[in-house]
Amino acid sequence: MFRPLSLLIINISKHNVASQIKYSTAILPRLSSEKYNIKRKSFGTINESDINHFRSILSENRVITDESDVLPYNIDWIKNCRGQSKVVLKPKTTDEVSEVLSYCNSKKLAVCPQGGNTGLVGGSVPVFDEIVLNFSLMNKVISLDDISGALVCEAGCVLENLDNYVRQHNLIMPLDLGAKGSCHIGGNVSTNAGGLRLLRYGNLHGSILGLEAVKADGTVIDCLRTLKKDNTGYHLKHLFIGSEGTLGVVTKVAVHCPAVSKAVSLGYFGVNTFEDVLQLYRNAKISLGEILSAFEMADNRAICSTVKNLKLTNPLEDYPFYVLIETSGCDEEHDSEKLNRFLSKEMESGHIIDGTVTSEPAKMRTIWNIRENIAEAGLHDGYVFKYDVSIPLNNYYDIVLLLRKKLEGKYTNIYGYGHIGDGNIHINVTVPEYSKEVCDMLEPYIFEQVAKLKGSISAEHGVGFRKPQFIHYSKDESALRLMKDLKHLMDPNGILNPYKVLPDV
Ligand code: FAD
Ligand code: 2HG
Ligand code: ZN
Repeated sequence: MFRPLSLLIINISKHNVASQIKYSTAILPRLSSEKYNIKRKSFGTINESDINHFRSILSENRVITDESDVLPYNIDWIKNCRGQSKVVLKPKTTDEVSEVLSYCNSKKLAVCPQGGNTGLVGGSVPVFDEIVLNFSLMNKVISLDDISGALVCEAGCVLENLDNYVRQHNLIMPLDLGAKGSCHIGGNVSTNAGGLRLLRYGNLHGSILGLEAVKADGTVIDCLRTLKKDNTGYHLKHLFIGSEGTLGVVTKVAVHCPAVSKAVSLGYFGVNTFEDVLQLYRNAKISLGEILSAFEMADNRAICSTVKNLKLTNPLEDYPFYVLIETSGCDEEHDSEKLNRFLSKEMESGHIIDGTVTSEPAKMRTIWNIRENIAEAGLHDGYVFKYDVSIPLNNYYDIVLLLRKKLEGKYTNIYGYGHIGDGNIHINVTVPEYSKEVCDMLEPYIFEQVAKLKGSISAEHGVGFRKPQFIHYSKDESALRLMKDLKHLMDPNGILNPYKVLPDV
């Protein structure tokens, strides 16, 4: 008889990065409210009796009020946004979350849910004095069925820890991203994070089997099922996937984990033109079929500045474009034969100029490291404007060239890279320090270009604090009205993550 591994309560906490960082006032980003000229909404103001009430729910040490201890939770990963929260709450159970929210709702105290604080659109930090509800102590695996692949865990589990855990049972997490060492599964679900494996396993609307969430008034919504098929009425879990903490907070999730692939190879190639990148992608889909598991691209400046800024080594010479192709299957001989046949053809036709292919885990890690670190490398230039858009593939790279022309003399670097297999490009514009002039040249220009091509102004990072005023470039008025109706229904006092996602009228 097969027995699912169940009710394994395992603590897999990884120290939250936010709590390790100490800031000196010299490098503090400006307050978001001043930088973006935002007015505080009429929420309650937290006082000593509120703090005492939270202490009675959570105990003393899980109510953080010391100013320097609270500071890292007020600042986002790219150091663009800074809130003014006075208190961070760290619940350990759903009941505690429910009690906290019920109290906040009754007092109209605004709340900012926070996972690993790796979000790139300012959604994870407060704008004014919202209470930070941080999930880092809700980090237990609840069960794993190694036959169906259903993992049930708390929202604060760090993605990489989960991946390491399920790998012991020949499974992997269906998503992977550069922030895996810090981001939480609850944050991933709340942003509907994409990442490097989306091409193969699809987005989280497919992989999340069920979840438990708490509404603004403290009501616990139990949709924590592990079934692949369940058409009993409205598919409520989808309301919480990608709603960025504005409709409820996610406390537990059930994830479908695919089987680990025994034969994995990674190729890293130099390519001459963007047209060649597109041809390569088309041919990879046809020739590699079911074993193609990732297809990523980066332009020369993305790779070269990453290698330079982070003192890494590029295994290839300088090329205009770089492509990463990963294959994952279960038959080493069959898979490598397929890959080799494909690569010889593509080298012959000139789509690939140079490259390296490896199946050695350490070497694959070195190559992925370069790709995954592009997001961080730009911060070393000073400040980075980050854009994350979906564009039809034929026009995928045009925007980078347009921006270089438009911003001539005003930037340190502009590069494009991303998940080309998903039609998702990341455009990073680096400058020595934040400049309103450059910001105004970029926004809304970039969103107008994307809208003209019927793309999306946020492919995978979400809307957060930085994009509500631009959401109309990708969402019709009728859809926005329904979003607002839903928000009003789920959170009538608007206490959950205010100033985020929804534009003000
Ligand atoms: P946070 O940053 O803490 O929060 C993000 C949003 O979710 C906020 O609005 C917050 O309020 C809300 N939230 C967090 N937890 C909860 C909860 N339990 N309940 C309700 N709301 C909650 N994103 C991609 O999609 N693909 C990538 O490839 C990718 N790569 C990245 C690489 C790097 C180096 C970095 C820094 C970021 C990257 N991101 C990527 C963006 C980010 O990591 C993801 O969006 C991630 O899913 C955020 O998870 P988190 O736990 O850090 O959430
Ligand atoms: C990635 O794919 C992330 O590396 C981050 O989504 C993108 O920082 C960025 O612009
Ligand atoms: Zn990405």
